[in-house]
Amino acid sequence: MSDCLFCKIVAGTIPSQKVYEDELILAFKDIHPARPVHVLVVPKKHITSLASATAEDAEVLGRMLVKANEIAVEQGSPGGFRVIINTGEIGQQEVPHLHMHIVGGPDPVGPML
Ligand code: DGP
Repeated sequence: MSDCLFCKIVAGTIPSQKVYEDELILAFKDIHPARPVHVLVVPKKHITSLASATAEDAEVLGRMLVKANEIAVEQGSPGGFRVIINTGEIGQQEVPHLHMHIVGGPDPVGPML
């Protein structure tokens, strides 16, 4: 989608601090980190939200989850982390391109988001 912010980040037309990339997903630092470790993981393919994902998206969704620990450890959260996927208006999703927050750091994350 040409007017999608995260599609532009995937395409490289908007800069980001990339921390992981493969053929299916991109991970980059959140522009407004809520904790010392705050990474967004997105499918390279445009999927508007978890609510619009289908069975065809199972591989990319699995990849996002399977890579989460590796990304969190590499970014400085080896003792665990929290994964959040805000979905739709009720879920207070702001950017309409499916994304998974990885939040963590040296201290317990506590209530947030
Ligand atoms: P959500 O509320 O789940 O839709 O979270 C969207 C997140 O996206 C929010 O934590 C801030 C982040 N964000 C918004 N615009 C940009 C951007 O241009 N670059 C980066 N790296 N993050 C962004």
